[in-house]
Amino acid sequence: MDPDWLVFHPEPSIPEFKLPAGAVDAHCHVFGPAGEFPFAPERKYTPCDAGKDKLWTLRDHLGLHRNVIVQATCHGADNRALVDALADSRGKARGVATVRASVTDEELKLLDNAGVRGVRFNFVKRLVDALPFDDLQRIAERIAPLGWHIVIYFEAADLSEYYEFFTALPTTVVVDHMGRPDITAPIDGPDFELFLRLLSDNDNFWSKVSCPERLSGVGPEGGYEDVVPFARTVVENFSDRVLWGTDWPHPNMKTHMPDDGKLVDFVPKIAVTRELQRKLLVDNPMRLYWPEGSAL
Ligand code: 0GY
Repeated sequence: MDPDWLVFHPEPSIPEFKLPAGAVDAHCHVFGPAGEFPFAPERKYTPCDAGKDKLWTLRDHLGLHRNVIVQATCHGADNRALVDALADSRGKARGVATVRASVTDEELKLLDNAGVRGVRFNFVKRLVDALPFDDLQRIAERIAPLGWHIVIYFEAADLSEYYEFFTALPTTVVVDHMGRPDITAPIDGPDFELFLRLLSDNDNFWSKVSCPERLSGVGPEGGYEDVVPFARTVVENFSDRVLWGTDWPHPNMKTHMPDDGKLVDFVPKIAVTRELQRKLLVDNPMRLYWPEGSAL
């Protein structure tokens, strides 16, 4: 089965930016290998193999310390590749799973023991047929007692449709990739204003300031500069509720495959002080995913 998107960068650069000790990649994935962990029949794309060993190699190459592995749609609600990676990480990875409303308490307990700390609700129409709100609500109520959170992925134009549902969720809620703003629109336009309101009116909401490569019109040649004002606004206004991640192995990137080292070098453009960098890369992800542990 051939991958229908670009394969991850074969030789990412070593970042120039000096990461704070204990930095966490809080958004990345493992894919397969398909021979061991087959992709879901209902998937909307077929990725290349990108197993745990390659992820650990990248982590060490970039100078990162820990990973949060997020279940991607190509594995559906089959979390075996994720659980296998968590077991292999020796405590250096936590997970965000995908579950159906039929999940049993025993399955949730096994996921919790494996290091899963949240579930992902995906509303991006090109990626999934989203579950009905009733199912999602039921899942939310089941995972809340475990102390888990919910990761939501949606496109900016759809936020108003989901706003009421999102703000009624009973847990901490983490938004992927700043809710995918249209960065060609003005920063004070209605879509991004609504996203900022979501964060300012609801202190259980966090945001990942990840994926400039998915949002930028100027691309890597332009240093993803057009994304900077948006991400910087989020980091500076909600410094205790932001996370960052590589998004390796970059599923569905059709235009270019980012150099992960350059993605690390993007961080000081959006978190401009050592304090903001430490919160974004260490303090915040540690509080959410390793509340019991020290950063190193
Ligand atoms: C991401 C982004 C994408 C894919 C998925 O679960 C997924 O398949 O999240 C995307 O295509 O925008 O966060 O990895």
